[in-house]
Formats: sequence, C-alpha cells, structure tokens
Amino acid sequence: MAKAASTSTNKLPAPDLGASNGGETHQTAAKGGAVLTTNQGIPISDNQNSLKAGARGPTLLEDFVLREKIMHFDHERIPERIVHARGSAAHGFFEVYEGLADITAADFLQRPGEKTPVFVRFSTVAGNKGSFDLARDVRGFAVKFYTQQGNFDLVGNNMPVFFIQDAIKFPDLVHAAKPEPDREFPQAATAHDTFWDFISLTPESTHMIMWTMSDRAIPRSYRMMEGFGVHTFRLVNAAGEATFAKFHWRPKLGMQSVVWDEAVKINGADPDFHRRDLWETIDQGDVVEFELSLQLFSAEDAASFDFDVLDATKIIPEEVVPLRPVGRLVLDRNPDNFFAETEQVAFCIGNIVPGVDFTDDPLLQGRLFSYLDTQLKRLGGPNFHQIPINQPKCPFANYQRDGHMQMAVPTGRVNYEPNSLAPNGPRETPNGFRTFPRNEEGGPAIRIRPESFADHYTQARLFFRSQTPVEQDHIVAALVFELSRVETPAIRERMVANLLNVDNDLGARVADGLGMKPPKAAPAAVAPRDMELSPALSILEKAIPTFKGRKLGLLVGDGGDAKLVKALQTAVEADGGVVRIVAEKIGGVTLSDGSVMAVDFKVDGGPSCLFDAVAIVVDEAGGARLAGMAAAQAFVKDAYGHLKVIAATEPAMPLFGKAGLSDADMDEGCLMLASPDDAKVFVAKAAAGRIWPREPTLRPTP
Ligand code: HDE
Repeated sequence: MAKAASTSTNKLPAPDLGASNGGETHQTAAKGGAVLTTNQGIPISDNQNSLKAGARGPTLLEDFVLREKIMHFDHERIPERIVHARGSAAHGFFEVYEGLADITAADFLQRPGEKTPVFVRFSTVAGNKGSFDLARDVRGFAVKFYTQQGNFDLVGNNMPVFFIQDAIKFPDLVHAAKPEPDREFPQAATAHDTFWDFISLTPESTHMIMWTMSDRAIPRSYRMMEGFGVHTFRLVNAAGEATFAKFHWRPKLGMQSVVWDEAVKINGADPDFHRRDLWETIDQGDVVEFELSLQLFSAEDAASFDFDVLDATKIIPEEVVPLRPVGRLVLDRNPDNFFAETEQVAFCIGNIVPGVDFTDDPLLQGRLFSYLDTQLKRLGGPNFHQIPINQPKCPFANYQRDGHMQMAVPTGRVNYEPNSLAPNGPRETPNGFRTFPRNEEGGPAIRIRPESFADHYTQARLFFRSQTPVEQDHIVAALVFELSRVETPAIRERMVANLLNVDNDLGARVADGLGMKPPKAAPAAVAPRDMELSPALSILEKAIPTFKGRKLGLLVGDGGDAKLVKALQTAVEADGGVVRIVAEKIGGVTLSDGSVMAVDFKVDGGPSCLFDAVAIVVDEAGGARLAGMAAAQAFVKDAYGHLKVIAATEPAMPLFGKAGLSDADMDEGCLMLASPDDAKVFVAKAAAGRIWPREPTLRPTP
C-alpha cells in the first residue's frame, strides 16, 4: 500500500479482519484456535441453534447473530459480468527481455529482466458464471500489470479480431449470442437462431466467424492458446514519438485444441476442465508461460496497408509485420480466494500507463466507457480501486474522497487542489500521463463508417485458405453443426450466401452439409481479394511436438504389469507430462508385483476425453472384466474417435472388440505395449499430436 506523504493523501488502512479472517486475536477459543465472532467482534457461543422461545418455539427477532449471518449470506452475490462471466485467474509476473526505451516510455518496459507483478483472468464470453468451460466461444485473456507507474490493463481475447467494428453494435451482438430472451436457452452456445440471424445480417463479422468456427474456439487449455490485444494501440517514447503496436501472447506449450465431439463430452464429464487444469498446473508447482510480442509499425506503414488499422475486424499478417518478442508472462500462484480476487478484479481498458496510448478505433473508444461503467454496477460504487486485487502496487494519492464503501481514512482539512494548506500533498508532475497529441480529422458530426472499413471478406478468405485441410474441414463441420440448429431456413440461406464470398468451396460444402441448394453469393460492398496466405494463422502449422503439460490417462486393471506401468510413468514424466490412473475401484489397484497403486479416477468417472493420450495395462482377467464394462468400452471408443494415440497390452484386445474396433481399424496411432521399452515409443508418438488421417473414416465432412 501507498505510504502517504502528507495528511491529505488517500490512506487505506490495512484490513484487519481479526478472528473472522482466522487471524491472531486476543480472543482465544477453548480449543486454542481463534474465537468465532459476529462482524462486530462479539464472541459467539452457539453457531448451531437459533434463539427460540422454548425448545420447540418460534425463532426470536432478537437473534442478532442469526440476523447478521443470514443478512450477509443473502448479499453474497454481486452481479456477474454481462459478458465473460465465467473465468479463472492466476497471479504471476511479467519479465521484460530488454529495455524498450526506443519505442515506449512505459516504466515497466525499460530495464532488462525487471519483473512486474500481474494478475491474469481467462474467461469464456457468452455463458453465465456457472456454465461449462468447453463452449465453442471466444476466450478472454485479460492481464493487469501492477507497474510502478500505475496499473496497465491489457484486456484481450484469444482471437485477434472482433465481430463488429463499432461499439454501438455490442449490446445487439451480445443479446443475439446469449440465451434467447423468451426461453432462456441455449446456454453458452451460439448454435441458435438469434445469433445467426444477427451474424447473417452483419457481414463485418464474417472474418471473426471464421475464427470462432475454427478450433481456436475450443482450446485444450488456457495454457495452450494465443492472446491478442486486438486493437491497434500506440506506444510513445520519452521524445514523444509514437509507434503503432499490436499485442500478441504466445503460449510456451504451443497451441492445442480439442475436437468438437470431445468438447461436448468434456462439458459433461468435467464442466470445470479449463478451470481445474489451470489450478492444478500451478498447484502442483508448474508454471504457465506466455511470450509477449509486439507488431510495431509506423503511420506510413499503416497508410500503405490495404485495410484500416483502426478496424478491429482486421489483422496485420505476421508475414507483413513480424512479431518482436519483448518479454514473458509467468503465472505461478493461484488466487487465495476466488471471490475476492477473480470475481472482484475490475479490468478497465482505460487503465494505461505513460508510454502507452489509445487510437481512434471506434470499438476501443466505446470500450473506454463500458469497462468503467460496468465496474460501478458490479462492484457497487466508485471505490472499487480500493479492493485489494484492484489496488495499484505503487503509491497513489489524490483528492478524491468519500463514496460507498470508502476504506481510506484521509486526514487533514485539505481535499482540493490547488491548495497552499497541504504543502506536502499530491501535485501534478511533468512526467505524468500525457495523451499523444494525435492529429484528429475533425469534420462534421456524423454517424458513418469509413469506406476503409468496407471490405468484409478478404481477410475471412485469408484465414480460411491459410488453414490446413483438416482445419478447413473443422470449420465446415462447425458451420454445418451450428446452422443445423437454426430453425429458420432464411437465416441459413443468408449465412451461406455470405460464406460464398469467403470461398466458393466453403459455401458449397456448408450448403451440401445442410442439404440445401447453394444460394447466390451475397452482394459484397467490396469484392474480396486474394491475399498472400499466412501459415501463422493455422494451429497445426505451429503445433509443438511435446507431451509437456499434457496428460496420459492410464487405465489399469488389477494384475496389470507393474514394470510397464512404471515405464509409462517415467516416460511421460521425462517429457514433462502427468499420468492419471483410471481403475475399476477408487480405493486402489493391485499390480502384478503385489503393490497397490493409488487411483485418480474410477473408470466411469475418468472418461478418456479428459486425457491427451491413453494406455491400457491389463492382464487376461482384467481385460475380460473391463471388456464387460460400458465405461471401459467408451474409454477406448472415444479415445479412438477423438483421434488420440492409444497403447495397450495384448489382453486388452477383447475390450477393443467390444468398443467396436477391429484389426482393420488399428492404425499408426494404436500401439501394442509388449515390453517396458515400448513406453518411450508411445510417448513420442503421443507428443506428435492427434492421428488426423483417422478422422475422415469416422466423421466425413461434406
Ligand atoms: Fe469486453 N467487456 N467489450 N471485449 N471484455 C467486458 O467488462 C465491451 C471486447 C474482454 O476477465 C465487460 O468487466 C464492449 C473486445 C475481456 O474481467 C464489459 C465491447 C475484447 C473481458 C465489456 C467489448 C474484449 C471483457 C463485462 C465492444 C478483446 C473480461 C464485464 C466495444 C480485445 C475481463 C467487465 C475480465 C469484459 C464491454 C469488446 C475483451 C461489459 C462494449 C474487442 C477479456 O465492460
């Protein structure tokens, strides 16, 4: 906390929550721990029974212990975020690689190796706070840097573009995506009429739709997705020179997604899949790491692009402006309390520091209003910056006073500026934040979209055509699925008419998948052009072959070969992965050497969709037993269907048979575990990723 230099600064007392915080207190309970008290500090003698007139009589209004407790409970919830309600967060630091004084005066980017504390919240967008993690959706990637010159909030997404170009359309977009207002479903899903009705009438969203229908919308983990600041920002150096910048986060583990059928099943098996993954990774002592890179370009560069850098539906391909790595983000500490930190964190894109500045992107400009406004509603008053997670970690002082839930106790008579009565009170500084004196166009007050925003299809085409065939198939399949859930045929038709502008083949395939005749392509304000393809837009092109951070689901039967189990564990751990044991009983599994191994999941509680690869180690009897269990059959069938690498001992073959897999189905991703040496081969194969050639045999796309 800030140490106030004078009597007139905002001085927040350190919260002393005493006994209710489990802290030290002069009141000591009979058993030696802290005394349970009311919020007024009054010791409580009975927390089990309310005060009644007689043992079976009515409860008395006089019971202040009961009334306080219930009143507080009744008010435990605050409004959930209108978007991005479901999220998970972690603490960590940002470490800058080298001083960036040439491009920005931002204090936290000056000294090589300097670490700045951060709090990062990942989220889905459309679902409510209790929705499932594997919705097909954009993911939020919001970073609060607690710099020595104040808090910098980089509130981004895992996709570099957005659905709309102007903030005025945001409420409509969100209404359309959320559950329909008369029936309040579907939850956390865009596969319904209102969403596609809006999208089919909003061609500017076509590029973003390519991203949300791609596998980027179903990431394997928050640790395995990219992040983007989306808008063009300005960086300004000490000499007052500005450079345009786009922010990019790259995951250390590489990008990875799940397949759609897997996402659907994960949502049932573990709706907290991403939340748990983030928590457990940090809890077991690992860290989550991303690299921050900048795309830097001048005003002249911007003028030379054939799209407008103020248009948030456009990217700048990295092949055109390369990424400059500037630092790394490391998340290494879980929150202590979800509500106090993850729920109450208030990101405001208006929180920027000297050396960073905005641009005239009309989406960004609208967001500048929205985030501050929404925090007032959610957190209930103007003092939300005093909540510990939102407080700057550098000194802060001004003459703002009072308001709901004021925690500071400013002293002295001076609460205004200029003043002469508090000579040590806070004053302006020449080093303070200065807006870059950008040249504004001026002109008449009009509601109009610039011509330079009018090309809605060129970059959608660039994205689609830059994908590998497998990824293109997934986009087609996602569009067919989503539109197949749309009841109004005219909406389906309008959407396909838009897609025909992106790529003829894409439109035709989706039409085929929907069983309709392709309509005429929609009129395009600007005819789409062909750009140089950008392989950097593909997940698969950038995949890193590693099992690091991944999970093996090891299904073991009683009597399973102990040496094999050990070899698998060693091989996985050597590559940085983890093993989870799935068995018939949660109490333990007895291996061939008589040892009893701890079990993580009972077989029907640990379906294979929760793991990146699976192995089955059983003896004859175990194989026969598992073959008779539906959950074990599904374990194998789904692992195969989700294109995973599978290894098994010979006695598991009857289980494969029961799962509907014959010898003819055994492909390069199905490995036999004959000896412990096979473990390494299996892990190397699993590290290489999914068995894509299997997919067309299971899920042919139009
Ligand atoms: Fe947000 N957005 N947004 N958004 N957004 C919110 O703020 C809004 C947009 C993003 O983990 C809200 O605190 C408008 C783009 C993230 O707490 C709200 C527009 C991008 C988060 C809001 C956009 C984002 C939010 C809801 C169009 C990527 C979660 C609760 C002009 C660059 C932050 C809240 C967290 C949250 C408004 C568009 C990212 C209502 C008006 C583009 C990651 O203020």
